[in-house]
Amino acid sequence: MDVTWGQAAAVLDGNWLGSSTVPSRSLYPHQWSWDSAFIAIGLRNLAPSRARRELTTLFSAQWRDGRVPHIVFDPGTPPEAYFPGPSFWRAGRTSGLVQPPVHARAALAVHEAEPDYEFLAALYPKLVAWHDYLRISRDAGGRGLAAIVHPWESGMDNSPAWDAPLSRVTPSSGFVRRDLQHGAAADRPSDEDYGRYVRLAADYRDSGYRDAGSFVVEDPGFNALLADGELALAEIAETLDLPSDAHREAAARIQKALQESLWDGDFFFARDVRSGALIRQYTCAGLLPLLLPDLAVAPALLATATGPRFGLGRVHGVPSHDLTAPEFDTGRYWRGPSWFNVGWLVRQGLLRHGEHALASRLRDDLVETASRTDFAEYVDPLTGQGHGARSFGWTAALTVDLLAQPVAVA
Ligand code: 2M8
Repeated sequence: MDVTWGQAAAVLDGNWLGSSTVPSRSLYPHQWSWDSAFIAIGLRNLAPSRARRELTTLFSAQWRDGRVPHIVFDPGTPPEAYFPGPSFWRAGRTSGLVQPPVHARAALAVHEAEPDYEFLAALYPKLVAWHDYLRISRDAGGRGLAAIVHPWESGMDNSPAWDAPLSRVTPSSGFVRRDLQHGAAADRPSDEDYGRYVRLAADYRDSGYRDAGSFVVEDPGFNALLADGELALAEIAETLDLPSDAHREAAARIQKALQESLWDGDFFFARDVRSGALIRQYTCAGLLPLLLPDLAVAPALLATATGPRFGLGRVHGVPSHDLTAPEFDTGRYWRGPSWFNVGWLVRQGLLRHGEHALASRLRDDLVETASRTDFAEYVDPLTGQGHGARSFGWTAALTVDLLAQPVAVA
């Protein structure tokens, strides 16, 4: 057995709580929504029944309105282990925010590894309700795109793209950051940003999780994943002998809206729904539409990806932010470091656009970097040095998945 494979499997065993997996025993000791989807994608290669359990546990906490909460709190973990915990959210055992919709793609991948029609049939209506919530209740801009109402919903918390809309939010104070007990302050969001995250979440909570506040944004990454998720739902429906046209149409509508409203020149940018303005920051979220197979602007987007801003193929992984921008920071969370889930997604996109040589270079680099850094949460794209938590769930899971994939022929 490959040493890296065994080490990654050991990380996933160590992070397993019995019915779900924590991203990190220290920094994130509960179940996170998109982490669980990536973890299931890895687990399908090791223990398909655990992969199925990971997803069914998450969806057992789905809200009646269809939303899948971004955190499901583990009752066995002390409440003070993570802030904001269950008493902050006042939503039972979950938070009230969401995260990017990678679950349909994960469910399909799990089924492909070991077919289980009962699992798929039980999850399908829940996945449909989840996507319907995003497509309908979250279309705040009326452009056919799902809006996020908090930076945490993007999964890319302190992305420079959020600086402008966040500047309208008055930071909260008087709370204790638990994350700094486990992570270096220079690798984490600033205190000011954290204060704004807490204010936005408290305001949203106080509205009964209905009224978005001053942060309402159409994110190209989130919407690309929703469109890809609809394509996965179409395949799931076909596997279950159910009609699939509505999913393909939904994917096409989101893709059209992405191109019409968020593409400008050579990149996909987020739009601030409150001001109406495009946020001209080149972040890794703008690369995720590469997942869509018939994307007309793919050649131009690939040129940006391989150009000086992201240096794809010449740096470690996929930088979370523009290497040439003044905000670029090699170690601070989503402001520059490379993350393994983004690397895994971009590799999928490269394969879908026939870029086999680049995809295989990226795969080799991701596997080498993950193993060398003890499955770091994120890495410096220039040196490959690890940052953040180690033994990180999705880093280990996606490493297993990359090792399990047949190596692409150029
Ligand atoms: C980070 O986000 C959480 C809040 O949800 C945090 O900073 O405490 C992000 O990297 C997010 O993408 C990830 O899902 C989460 C758990 O790994 O951590």
